[in-house]
Amino acid sequence: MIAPSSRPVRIGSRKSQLALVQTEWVQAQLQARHGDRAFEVVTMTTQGDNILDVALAKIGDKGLFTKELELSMLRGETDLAVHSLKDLPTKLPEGLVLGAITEREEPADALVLGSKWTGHTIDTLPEGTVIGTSSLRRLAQLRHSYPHLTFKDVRGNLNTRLAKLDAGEYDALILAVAGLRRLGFGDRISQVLPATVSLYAVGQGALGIECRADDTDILALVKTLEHPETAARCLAERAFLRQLEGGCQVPIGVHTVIENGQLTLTGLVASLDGQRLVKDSLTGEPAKAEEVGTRLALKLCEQGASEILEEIFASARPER
Ligand code: DPM
Repeated sequence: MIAPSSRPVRIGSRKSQLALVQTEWVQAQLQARHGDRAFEVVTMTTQGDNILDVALAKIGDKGLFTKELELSMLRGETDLAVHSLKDLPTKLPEGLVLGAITEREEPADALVLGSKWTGHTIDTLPEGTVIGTSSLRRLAQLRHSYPHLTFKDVRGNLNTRLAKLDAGEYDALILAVAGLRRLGFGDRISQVLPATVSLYAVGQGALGIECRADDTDILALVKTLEHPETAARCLAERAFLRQLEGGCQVPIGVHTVIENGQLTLTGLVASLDGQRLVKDSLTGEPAKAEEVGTRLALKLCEQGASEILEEIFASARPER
């Protein structure tokens, strides 16, 4: 048998600027911890990268940004893949596992205002202000609290979106704080939206490292990057989403804290128009994070979340 250290570990990544920044961070962390190994990045294009002109909600979500990376691991061409955890479906293909969850950046959403709105917050923007977002989760929650604002789809990478904002196509954008900061656009954040305004997406701000279930060598390597507190929070969030059978494009938001050794998960399901909104919390042991997530999902279903989701699944089926 060839010693594992004799060949470089191949890390699969999307080609987008954000994906590369994240993957190179993981590569550097692995290199720092395992100086005797070599790590190389293999980039590839996913379906989601090719379809930039269609609203995400219309494309569907079954691994849009992850499938090609997974197939490459299953073929043995790469050994691990780095994802924004929020883009990774809650059910992984047979043979692959989530090997590690890294320390979370701020998970909240951010308001990024066009220059003429400097000094405003989401609360002071006047009627008709045009907000760019293509996240149904952000749309439903903001429509609920700010029905006087106007919402418009926006796609493209972060640079493209900011350029559209600066060109006056939108008055403001809602984006993840994490992505903005990682790309050095932290100074564009006008307001970090509190949980009362927007619950974040499941896994937002954390990186998920996926690898083959039977690759004990790689599993041991990547496990050293796991951040236990982030992992417990994200496992609770993912179990919540999995139980609701929601993909990444449903109006489902979460918020987690670990305080005094207890994990509290808050979850929300909203209708697309923001009219109906079901929200509740549950506390439990971080060691039983998934149980907390599953139980909260069942609790929300009793309060009407299933009806809301059934309506959405029936109306918003992918058009292709
Ligand atoms: C998913 C959503 C979005 C991304 C939907 C959601 C935002 C889509 C949009 C599942 N993936 O959040 O409700 O605004 O059009 C994505 C971003 C990041 C990872 C960009 C962003 C960076 C933040 C992170 C796209 N995926 O949300 O601003 O690491 O969590």
